[in-house]
Amino acid sequence: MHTEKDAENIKTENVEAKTKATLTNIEYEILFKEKSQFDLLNFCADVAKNMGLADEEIPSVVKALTNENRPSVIYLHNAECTGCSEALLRSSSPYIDQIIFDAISLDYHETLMAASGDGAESLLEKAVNNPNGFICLVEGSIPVDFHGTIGGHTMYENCARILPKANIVIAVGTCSAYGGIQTARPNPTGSKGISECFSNLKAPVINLAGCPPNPLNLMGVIVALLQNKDIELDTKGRPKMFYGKTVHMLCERLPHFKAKRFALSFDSEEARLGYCLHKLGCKGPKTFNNCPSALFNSVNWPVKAGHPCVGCSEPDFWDTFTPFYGKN
Ligand code: FSX
Ligand code: SF4
Ligand code: F3S
Repeated sequence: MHTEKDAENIKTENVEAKTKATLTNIEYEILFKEKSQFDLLNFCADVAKNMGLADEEIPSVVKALTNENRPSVIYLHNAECTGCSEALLRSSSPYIDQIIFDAISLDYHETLMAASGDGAESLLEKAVNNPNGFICLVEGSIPVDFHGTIGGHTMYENCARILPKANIVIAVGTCSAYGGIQTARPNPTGSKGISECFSNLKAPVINLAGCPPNPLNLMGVIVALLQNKDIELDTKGRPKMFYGKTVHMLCERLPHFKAKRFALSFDSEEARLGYCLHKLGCKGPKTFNNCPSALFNSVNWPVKAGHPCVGCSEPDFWDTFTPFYGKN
């Protein structure tokens, strides 16, 4: 028999479940879940594993991400869908607050910051003139011919002024790395990726390719920078520790590919059995990224969810890998 207390508990649980459904991860974390040391350790273990580090090195990752001298980060937006920031915001490992409060000092982020107008502009000035320098994360391609403006300046002008002053530039996402969908033919805005647009930067641009890139890879790069480690890049500017193998080499459907077991339609029994998606257009063999091992939110990645890889971490994939479905 239910008591009045039981009924009250059920009501509270229902309210919590309904509320949770409307919240982002960070809001849920702040309202309902106390962030514990255990969460932090789990998060650092995930970052270490994704970097290919042994378990003994987890404490060094914890140390890097909880250091009092958090590096100043300026995050710029250009032409893009903001999916890269969304991937970070919706991430449960790491939670966005863990990144902002424990690992870095996020001093300017156009879509996350509460400040606007002159207030935001003065925060940007202060961050750009930080005597200790700053890491610049850039999302989106640079439209050179048809300008997008922020604070009265074109995206090109903002980047041309700020990027040469950065200690390190990280291109977050395929758009800022190589241009992404904006540079797809006929590229009406004359968009370019950062390296193509600016050759005068003091530090090499680290290309975190992917549309969107995995937040765990971003954290891995930040940890490596905090540890003063060299980050080896491939010929397309991507960290080899995350982009050293093709999606195909890491894919759980590879045994089916080798045995020539292919799904020929999405609603087939073969698709349900998890057969290889190559004949449905999968670009995994031509695409360098660690999606099958890193996973998004520790849960899933496109091919595991039943969708072919469209090659989102490769330059010009909109022009060279289309049509995405069917023939390969
Ligand atoms: Fe590009 Fe990021 Fe794809 Fe979108 O902004 S890499 S279109 S996920 O959001 O830049
Ligand atoms: Fe390779 Fe794609 Fe087949 Fe996986 S589904 S084995 S990535 S072709
Ligand atoms: Fe992109 Fe292919 Fe990974 S589409 S997210 S590189 S599986």
